[in-house]
Amino acid sequence: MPTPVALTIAGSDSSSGAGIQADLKTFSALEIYGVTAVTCIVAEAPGKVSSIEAVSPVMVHDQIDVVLQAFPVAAVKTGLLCNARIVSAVAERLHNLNASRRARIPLVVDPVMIATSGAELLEPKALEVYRSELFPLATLITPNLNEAAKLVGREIRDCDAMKDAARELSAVFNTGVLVKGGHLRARDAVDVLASGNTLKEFSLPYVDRVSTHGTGCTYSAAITAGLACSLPLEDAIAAAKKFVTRSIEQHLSWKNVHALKHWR
Ligand code: PXL
Repeated sequence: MPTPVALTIAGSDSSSGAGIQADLKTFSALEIYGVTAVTCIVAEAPGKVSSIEAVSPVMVHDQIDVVLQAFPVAAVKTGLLCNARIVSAVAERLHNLNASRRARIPLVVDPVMIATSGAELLEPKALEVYRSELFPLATLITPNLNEAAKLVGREIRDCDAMKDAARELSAVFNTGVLVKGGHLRARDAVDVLASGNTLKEFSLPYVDRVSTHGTGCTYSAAITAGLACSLPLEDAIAAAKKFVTRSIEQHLSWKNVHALKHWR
C-alpha cells in the first residue's frame, strides 16, 4: 500500500514540543508522510513564549495549493492559525478543495488559542471566523477544556459539563467534537466525543508530573494520521489516545538522554 499523506496547517514551535514539529514527528512515528503549510513562527522555549510572527495569508494559501497539487493528501489538520485572515484563507482553500472532490476531505481542527504556559497565541477576533468559516468544514474539532469553555461561553468543571459542551458544539457546527479533559487532572484523563446522536468517552490513566507542552498537537495529528489511513473516526481517536498517552509516559528527559549514543 502506498504511504498515506497528511497535511498539517500550523505554526512552528522553536522548542519542537508542539506545532508543526510535533505534527511531523507524530506522522513519522505512525508511518504517514506529512506535508506542511506554516502559518506563523513562534519563538519559544518550555514555559516561555518570546514572540510570534505571522506568515502572510497569501503565502499560507500558496503552500496549501502547491502541496495539494503535488501530493495525494488524504487528511488535513489545522493547528495554530494565528489570526483571522489566515483562518479565512485556510477555510477558503479547503472549501474549494471540497468542491472539487466527490467526498469532503477529512479535516481535524485543533482550535489552538493559548499555550500551556498561558501565552495568548490566537488573535481574539479570529474566533468568529473559525465559527463562520472553518468549523463547518471540520470532521472533528478538538478543544481542550479552556478552548471549549471559550467556545460555549461558560466554565467547564466536570465531565457532565464536558458532555453538554461537546453536544452543543457538535449540534451548532454539525461536526464531531472531542472535548479533552486532561486539564481536570483526575485519576483518568477522560475525553468526550459528540458526533451525530452519539456520545462516547475515551478514558486512560492520567500521567502525572510530566511537562505536557504539545500533547494537544500530538493528539490531533495522530487522529489525522488515523483518518488518512481511512480509520473510522472513533477508531482513529481511540488509537490516537493510546499513542499520546504512551508519548507522555515515554517523555524525553534531559537527565537520561545521551545525544551521541547512536554514534558511539
Ligand atoms: O500547544 C499549542 C501550540 C501550538 N502550536 C504552536 C505552539 C503552541 C504552544 O506553544 O507554539 C506553534
